[in-house]
Amino acid sequence: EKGTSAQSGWYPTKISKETLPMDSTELRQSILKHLEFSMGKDLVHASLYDMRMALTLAVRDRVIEPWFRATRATYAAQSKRVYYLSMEFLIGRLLEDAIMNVGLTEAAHEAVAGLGFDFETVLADEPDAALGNGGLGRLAACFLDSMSTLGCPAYGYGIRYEHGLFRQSFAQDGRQVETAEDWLRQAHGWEFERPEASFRIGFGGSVAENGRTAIWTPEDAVLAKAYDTPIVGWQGKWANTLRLWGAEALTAFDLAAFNKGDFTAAAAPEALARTISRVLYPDDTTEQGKELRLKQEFFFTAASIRDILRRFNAEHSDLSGLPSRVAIQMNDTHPAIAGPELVRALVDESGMEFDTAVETARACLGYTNHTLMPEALERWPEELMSRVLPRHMQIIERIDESHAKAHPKRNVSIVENGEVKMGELSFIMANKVNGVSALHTELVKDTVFAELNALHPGRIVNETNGVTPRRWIKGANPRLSSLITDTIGAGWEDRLERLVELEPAIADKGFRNQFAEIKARNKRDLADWIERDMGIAVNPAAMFDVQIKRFHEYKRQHLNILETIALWQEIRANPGAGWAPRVKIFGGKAAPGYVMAKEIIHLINNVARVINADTTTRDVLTVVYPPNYNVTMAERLIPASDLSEQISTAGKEASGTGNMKFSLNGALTIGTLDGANVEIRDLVGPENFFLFGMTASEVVECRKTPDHAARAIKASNRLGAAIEMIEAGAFSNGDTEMYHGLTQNLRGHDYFTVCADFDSYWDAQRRVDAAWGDQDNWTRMAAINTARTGWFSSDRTIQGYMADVWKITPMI
Ligand code: 6GP
Repeated sequence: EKGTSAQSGWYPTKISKETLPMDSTELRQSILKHLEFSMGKDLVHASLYDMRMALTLAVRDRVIEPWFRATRATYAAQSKRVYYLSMEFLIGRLLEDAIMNVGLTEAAHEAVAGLGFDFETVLADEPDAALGNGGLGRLAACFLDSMSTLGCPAYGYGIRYEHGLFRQSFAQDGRQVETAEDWLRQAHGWEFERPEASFRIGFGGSVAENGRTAIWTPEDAVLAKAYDTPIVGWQGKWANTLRLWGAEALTAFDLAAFNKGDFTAAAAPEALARTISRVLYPDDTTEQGKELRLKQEFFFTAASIRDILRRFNAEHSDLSGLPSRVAIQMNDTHPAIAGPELVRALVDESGMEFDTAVETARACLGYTNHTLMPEALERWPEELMSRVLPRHMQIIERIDESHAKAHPKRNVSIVENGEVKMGELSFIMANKVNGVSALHTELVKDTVFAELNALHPGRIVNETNGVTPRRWIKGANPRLSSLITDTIGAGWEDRLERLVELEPAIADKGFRNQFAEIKARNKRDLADWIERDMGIAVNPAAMFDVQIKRFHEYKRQHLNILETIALWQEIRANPGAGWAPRVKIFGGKAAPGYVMAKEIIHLINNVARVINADTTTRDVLTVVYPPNYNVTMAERLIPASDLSEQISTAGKEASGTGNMKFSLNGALTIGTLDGANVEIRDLVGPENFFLFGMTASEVVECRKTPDHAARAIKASNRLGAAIEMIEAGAFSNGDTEMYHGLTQNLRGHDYFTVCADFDSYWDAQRRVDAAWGDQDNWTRMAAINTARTGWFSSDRTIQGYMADVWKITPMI
């Protein structure tokens, strides 16, 4: 069978050439060629956009060769492929990363400068592609990089949103204001449109039973059209495809209506169809029960499944072999309809027996759970599911029935109280279910999926998250990267466990000085940017204390701002006490409908306004909150951070991945025993980590005392005073009602135990102050963080998935 299929015959079987190192002259020629023939400009008239596009296309040309080579090798070996289905890919900018991965950084710098443009400015012209909300989407992007680096044949499948995550400003007195993001206003230089790879995706309609199979006749349909972006791995050895689906109308235009002069009606079908891929839902760990959202999920999942089957059928004739060629990973429950859709295709379109189809589908599918927050576990009204996906609803019911029949003593069902529970569906249809950190996986076993875990022991496995060192160290922190290379030699970028080799050097004062000097320079760069962008002067010698992540009560940005208020008061009361100077930096967006999170954002901005105006504390305390946090801003902030705030209520943060980026870049963590913080602390050692707060089980215990918050406030003068200041209008120009919702919540229910953890957090912050007093020892601890956290490379994570979940061996 090997190499005889039509598909593999398309390509010459011999590898044509290796990626050649390219010099700047060659690259310059290529840029000029693209300026002229792709952009239609000569150098004299080229705009920044023209130059950026010409460079992008010149670099993209260099990615084609490894891309084709990887495709040919995969076809030739008939190897199993991973299909990573994700509603979100938070990829950010691609140009710098691609240049780095194909080893063209110096050549590109030289070529662009030689053509009269500033290289950094050209890179900064690229829009930040925010096709995701936060952790889940960024993880998918790191995984793409690692799968390509490791030579794991893979496709990322998602949606080509016209508008990514909203742009955030604080235009209304420090309140979050959302405006539409518009990354596709300019041509997207990386993608290839594939009109030939289009599928008709139906919704609604009726089902006619036809013996064992059924015929589904949808009422509406849209076209899913593929757009491919090559994702090249480290050193250009391999490249995979990110295939995003755009929605279009089947017929673009109602000409009859147009001719009658009804232009709106004429354009209506097109507008309606395009709605499906128009916007990214701006929720992070909360779900919206919206019909459009369900349609988005089905749209990209169904198109992907069809594409997967088309590729399989082109090479093989027997669908029972599907699991040996196809591993489909469901990134949370958003693509959970993949199970029923695959079963539908196998039964209704290929005549497979139902139980065999379920077994076959299960053998292909894996499911990753990213949160235990109950509001994030998707449930769809049965009525909605039956209306939008009538055939799938029947299949879900049959899956539910046969699962119940197989386990008669147990009481778990997919459909319950008129709702379809997508977590249960995903679990039952997957051969492996994984959590994203050691603690999270244990909690998944003990809480949400306790019953299913008992029925299917061994199905739940742990794959602790990771981050790509190419983007998050090499690209974001070139100074630290040079020091690492100078100290342990080249080649750590795809062997990040080698960072342990730094450890002996940390004993050397010269090394520590260099490490400290790099952090200082990164901080000066950040201080310059803050001054330019926000007009706030910050002391670059102060401790940069950073909390960047989505705004959510469980992440407890309000714990941080309460401590900031208390600290400000304490400094005012004891100005001469030798305070460690701090810059508190916040970054992040809240879901537009999440009132409490937006109140916290508003409070932080107002606290910043008041504290920054206090000339008596200005030297030791500043609060900055740059708007519109995104991947690009993270790349700027993390290398310049001293202290990483990872202060979620224990048991709520599934893993965290920002926490790993900070440690790797030499920031110390103040944090709870939550998510991957636990593993970070184990690796760096408890003496190099500022631990505070209750454990997950203590939090559960604490909630049994109904007035736990009131008691904590009573016991803590500092906390009481900070809450009272807010209530007295100190940050709202005397308005005592402004933050009523927030303070009432803290005094009352306080589900996320901000009050109960406050004193412990305060004490930990004072330990941080004390540690900061010994700068050389701080540097030593910071360097230890870098040296001991190489395990958090997403390469290690992907190796885990390949071995435990996908059963795939690397191709390089
Ligand atoms: C996030 C989790 O909150 C975070 O802890 C984790 O590191 C990340 O996923 C990657 O695993 N969850 C989401 O972003 C989300 O939307 C539904 O979950």
